[in-house]
Amino acid sequence: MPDIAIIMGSQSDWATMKEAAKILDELAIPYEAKIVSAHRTPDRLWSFGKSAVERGLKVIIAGAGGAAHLPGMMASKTRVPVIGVPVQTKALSGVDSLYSILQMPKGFPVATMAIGAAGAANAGLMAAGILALNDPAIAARLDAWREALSASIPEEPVDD
Ligand code: RP5
Repeated sequence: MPDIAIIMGSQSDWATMKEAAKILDELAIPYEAKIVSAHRTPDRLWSFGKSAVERGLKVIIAGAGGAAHLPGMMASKTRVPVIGVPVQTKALSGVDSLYSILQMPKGFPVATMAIGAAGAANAGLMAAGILALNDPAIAARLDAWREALSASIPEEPVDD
Protein backbone atom coordinates (compact mmCIF):
# COMPACT_ATOMS: atom_id res chain seq x y z
CA MET A 1 0.00 0.00 0.00
CA PRO A 2 1.56 3.33 -1.04
CA ASP A 3 1.77 6.19 1.46
CA ILE A 4 0.53 8.76 -1.06
CA ALA A 5 -2.68 8.95 -3.06
CA ILE A 6 -3.20 11.30 -5.98
CA ILE A 7 -6.91 11.80 -6.52
CA MET A 8 -8.67 13.97 -9.09
CA GLY A 9 -12.18 14.93 -10.03
CA SER A 10 -12.01 13.82 -13.65
CA GLN A 11 -9.92 12.12 -16.29
CA SER A 12 -9.43 15.62 -17.71
CA ASP A 13 -7.46 16.56 -14.57
CA TRP A 14 -4.83 13.86 -15.15
CA ALA A 15 -2.80 15.99 -17.58
CA THR A 16 -2.22 18.38 -14.68
CA MET A 17 -2.01 15.86 -11.85
CA LYS A 18 0.52 13.82 -13.81
CA GLU A 19 3.04 16.52 -12.82
CA ALA A 20 2.72 15.39 -9.20
CA ALA A 21 3.08 11.77 -10.30
CA LYS A 22 6.21 12.60 -12.32
CA ILE A 23 7.88 14.14 -9.27
CA LEU A 24 7.06 11.10 -7.15
CA ASP A 25 8.42 8.84 -9.91
CA GLU A 26 11.64 10.87 -9.97
CA LEU A 27 11.94 10.44 -6.20
CA ALA A 28 11.06 6.73 -6.38
CA ILE A 29 8.08 7.20 -4.07
CA PRO A 30 5.11 4.88 -4.76
CA TYR A 31 1.61 6.32 -5.06
CA GLU A 32 -1.84 5.37 -6.21
CA ALA A 33 -3.81 7.53 -8.66
CA LYS A 34 -7.63 7.50 -8.68
CA ILE A 35 -10.54 9.44 -10.14
CA VAL A 36 -12.77 10.46 -7.26
CA SER A 37 -15.36 13.14 -8.04
CA ALA A 38 -17.13 15.10 -5.31
CA HIS A 39 -20.13 15.60 -7.58
CA ARG A 40 -20.19 12.63 -9.95
CA THR A 41 -19.03 9.88 -7.56
CA PRO A 42 -19.83 11.12 -4.04
CA ASP A 43 -20.09 7.57 -2.65
CA ARG A 44 -16.58 6.83 -3.94
CA LEU A 45 -15.33 10.00 -2.24
CA TRP A 46 -16.96 8.96 1.02
CA SER A 47 -15.59 5.43 1.07
CA PHE A 48 -12.12 6.65 0.03
CA GLY A 49 -12.07 9.19 2.86
CA LYS A 50 -13.53 6.77 5.40
CA SER A 51 -10.87 4.12 4.72
CA ALA A 52 -7.85 6.42 4.19
CA VAL A 53 -6.45 6.12 7.73
CA GLU A 54 -6.92 2.35 8.02
CA ARG A 55 -5.39 1.86 4.56
CA GLY A 56 -2.28 3.64 5.86
CA LEU A 57 -2.30 6.69 3.60
CA LYS A 58 -0.06 9.46 4.93
CA VAL A 59 -0.76 12.22 2.38
CA ILE A 60 -3.56 12.78 -0.12
CA ILE A 61 -2.93 15.04 -3.11
CA ALA A 62 -6.31 16.13 -4.47
CA GLY A 63 -6.76 18.06 -7.71
CA ALA A 64 -9.98 19.46 -9.14
CA GLY A 65 -11.21 22.28 -11.31
CA GLY A 66 -14.15 24.69 -11.38
CA ALA A 67 -16.44 24.04 -8.41
CA ALA A 68 -13.49 22.17 -6.94
CA HIS A 69 -14.99 20.59 -3.83
CA LEU A 70 -12.96 17.37 -3.84
CA PRO A 71 -9.99 18.48 -1.67
CA GLY A 72 -12.19 20.15 0.96
CA MET A 73 -14.70 17.32 1.13
CA MET A 74 -11.86 14.82 1.46
CA ALA A 75 -10.37 16.92 4.28
CA SER A 76 -13.76 16.82 6.00
CA LYS A 77 -13.83 13.02 5.84
CA THR A 78 -10.28 12.10 6.92
CA ARG A 79 -7.52 13.48 9.13
CA VAL A 80 -4.92 12.37 6.57
CA PRO A 81 -3.35 15.66 5.38
CA VAL A 82 -4.81 16.88 2.07
CA ILE A 83 -2.78 18.93 -0.40
CA GLY A 84 -5.10 20.68 -2.85
CA VAL A 85 -4.25 21.44 -6.48
CA PRO A 86 -6.47 23.95 -8.31
CA VAL A 87 -6.75 22.75 -11.91
CA GLN A 88 -6.73 25.50 -14.54
CA THR A 89 -10.13 25.98 -16.18
CA LYS A 90 -11.12 27.46 -19.55
CA ALA A 91 -13.91 29.67 -18.26
CA LEU A 92 -12.17 31.32 -15.30
CA SER A 93 -8.51 30.29 -15.70
CA GLY A 94 -8.52 28.30 -12.47
CA VAL A 95 -9.29 31.20 -10.13
CA ASP A 96 -12.61 29.42 -9.53
CA SER A 97 -10.72 26.24 -8.60
CA LEU A 98 -8.30 28.18 -6.39
CA TYR A 99 -10.99 29.94 -4.39
CA SER A 100 -13.05 26.75 -4.09
CA ILE A 101 -10.09 24.90 -2.57
CA LEU A 102 -8.46 27.69 -0.58
CA GLN A 103 -11.26 29.13 1.52
CA MET A 104 -11.82 26.27 3.95
CA PRO A 105 -13.62 26.93 7.23
CA LYS A 106 -11.63 26.69 10.47
CA GLY A 107 -11.18 23.07 11.49
CA PHE A 108 -10.69 21.37 8.12
CA PRO A 109 -7.49 22.55 6.43
CA VAL A 110 -6.39 21.96 2.87
CA ALA A 111 -2.79 22.90 2.00
CA THR A 112 -3.47 24.71 -1.27
CA MET A 113 -0.89 24.89 -4.05
CA ALA A 114 -0.66 27.22 -7.06
CA ILE A 115 -3.00 26.85 -10.04
CA GLY A 116 -2.07 24.25 -12.64
CA ALA A 117 1.04 22.23 -13.45
CA ALA A 118 3.42 24.07 -11.10
CA GLY A 119 0.98 23.52 -8.25
CA ALA A 120 0.72 19.82 -9.04
CA ALA A 121 4.50 19.41 -9.16
CA ASN A 122 4.83 21.30 -5.88
CA ALA A 123 2.17 19.05 -4.36
CA GLY A 124 4.39 16.09 -5.18
CA LEU A 125 7.36 17.83 -3.59
CA MET A 126 5.33 18.80 -0.51
CA ALA A 127 4.14 15.22 -0.08
CA ALA A 128 7.72 13.99 -0.43
CA GLY A 129 8.86 16.50 2.18
CA ILE A 130 6.24 15.23 4.62
CA LEU A 131 7.34 11.60 4.15
CA ALA A 132 11.00 12.68 4.39
CA LEU A 133 10.41 13.72 8.01
CA ASN A 134 10.41 10.03 8.95
CA ASP A 135 12.25 8.43 6.05
CA PRO A 136 15.98 9.22 5.67
CA ALA A 137 16.19 7.58 2.22
CA ILE A 138 13.43 9.80 0.83
CA ALA A 139 15.04 12.79 2.59
CA ALA A 140 18.36 12.08 0.84
CA ARG A 141 16.67 11.75 -2.57
CA LEU A 142 14.69 14.96 -2.03
CA ASP A 143 17.82 16.86 -0.98
CA ALA A 144 19.62 15.60 -4.11
CA TRP A 145 16.64 16.58 -6.30
CA ARG A 146 16.64 20.10 -4.87
CA GLU A 147 20.40 20.46 -5.26
CA ALA A 148 20.21 19.31 -8.90
CA LEU A 149 17.50 21.86 -9.62
CA SER A 150 19.56 24.66 -8.10
CA ALA A 151 22.66 23.53 -10.00
CA SER A 152 20.70 23.61 -13.28
CA ILE A 153 20.00 27.35 -13.00
CA PRO A 154 22.61 29.39 -14.90
CA GLU A 155 24.12 32.43 -13.22
CA GLU A 156 23.75 34.64 -16.29
CA PRO A 157 20.98 34.92 -18.89
CA VAL A 158 21.61 34.14 -22.55
CA ASP A 159 19.85 35.39 -25.70
CA ASP A 160 17.08 33.06 -26.90
C1 RP5 B 1 -14.30 18.93 -11.98
O1 RP5 B 1 -14.85 19.41 -13.14
C2 RP5 B 1 -13.07 18.19 -12.39
O2 RP5 B 1 -12.12 18.24 -11.35
C3 RP5 B 1 -12.60 18.86 -13.64
O3 RP5 B 1 -11.51 19.74 -13.40
C4 RP5 B 1 -13.82 19.65 -14.07
C5 RP5 B 1 -14.27 19.31 -15.46
O4 RP5 B 1 -14.47 17.92 -15.57
P1 RP5 B 1 -14.82 17.25 -16.97
O5 RP5 B 1 -16.10 17.86 -17.44
O6 RP5 B 1 -13.65 17.57 -17.89
O7 RP5 B 1 -14.93 15.78 -16.69
O8 RP5 B 1 -15.16 18.09 -11.31
